[in-house]
Amino acid sequence: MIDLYAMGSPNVVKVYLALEEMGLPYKVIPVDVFGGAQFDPAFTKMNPNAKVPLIVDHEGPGGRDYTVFESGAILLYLAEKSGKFLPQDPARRFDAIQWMMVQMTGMGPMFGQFVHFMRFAPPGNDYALERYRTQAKRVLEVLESRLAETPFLGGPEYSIADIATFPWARNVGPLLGKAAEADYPKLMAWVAGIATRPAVVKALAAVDDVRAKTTAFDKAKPEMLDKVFGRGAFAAA
Ligand SMILES: N[C@@H](CCC(=O)N[C@@H](CS)C(=O)NCC(=O)O)C(=O)O
Repeated sequence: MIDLYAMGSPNVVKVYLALEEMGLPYKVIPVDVFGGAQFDPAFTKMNPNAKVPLIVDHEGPGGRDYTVFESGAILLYLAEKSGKFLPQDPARRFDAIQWMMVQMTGMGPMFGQFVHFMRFAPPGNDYALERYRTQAKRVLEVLESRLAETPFLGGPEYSIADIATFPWARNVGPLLGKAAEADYPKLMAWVAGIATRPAVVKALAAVDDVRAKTTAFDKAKPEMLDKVFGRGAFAAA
């Protein structure tokens, strides 16, 4: 059994998708991030970086409990454990890993900052907003070009590269405006195809459930938002 420490955000959605796709049994432990639960000492003992997702595999290496944080590391761990969604052939394997890394180091941070400046920052941050919108669109163009060459990001097979990317890519319309979807036809067709996978449907229903059990960002106390975002009284000197 795997414990999944979760909220409803895209980085956590990746892990729901992987667990469902791989058929690994799991138990969800909601972490109320906008209530500050990631700062509890019991949680930071498991992840000193104070973020979800995190898993505890009760049948880890050597049959012992093993904790993994960072969504990319979790996807690699689960792929190794299950033997699924990461090809064995070395070239295919690193094709999948490098496209997963594009999500981890490019798409995730750029979209994350774009959403921050769009939704949470006070007015007067036009430079940052434009920079991150441009970077988000740039990475979407890279994904669009890749999907013109190959059915899935890692190559011919669905892999952890797709699992990592889907949770953000499905939000292109809500984040950039419905009209923006027309700029990325291959990517949107890929999103639509993945959305019909039975494991994905099941995972997204489970994500709705954890959302109902955790504080939504717009219901968070102002001082908790300041703490999560490292601003106001929580800004570094
Ligand atoms: N690079 C990390 C990012 C994790 C992350 O940013 N998690 C957010 C939710 S999506 C979080 O727990 N934020 C709480 C905080 O920053 O205090 C990953 O991919 O797992």
